[in-house]
Amino acid sequence: MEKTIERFTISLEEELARQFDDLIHLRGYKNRSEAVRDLLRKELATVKLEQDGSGEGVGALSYVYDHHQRELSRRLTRMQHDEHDLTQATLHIHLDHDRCLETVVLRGAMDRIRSQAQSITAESGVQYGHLHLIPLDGE
Ligand code: NI
Repeated sequence: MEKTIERFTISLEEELARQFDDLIHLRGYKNRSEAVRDLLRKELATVKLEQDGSGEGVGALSYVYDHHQRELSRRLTRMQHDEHDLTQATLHIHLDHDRCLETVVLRGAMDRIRSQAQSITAESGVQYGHLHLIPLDGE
């Protein structure tokens, strides 16, 4: 089946266009169209996964927090124990005098992983929360 190609023009500030061309060079894209297609597909896949990816998956949740903040360490540990079947491992790094970095590896149903990640990152004092979610079922 022949695919219909839709053409559209986008307007970019000069600086952004220059950075885009640098990115094209860095990533080895053949041209701007190929780069836009690839970036768009990646973003669509990310949004799909965030919105409605179901089935089994693994997730790496990373965040930074201040361990002086009252009860926060204890709350985070309790949240991980509450979902102990989901929580596979936790890496804890003392970044400096005040801050800690934790990466929690989660495995199970992707909706539960997302929900746990949202609960943890929504805790007051938790910063830079980011979940990298990987589906295990074939797409
Ligand atoms: Ni620490």
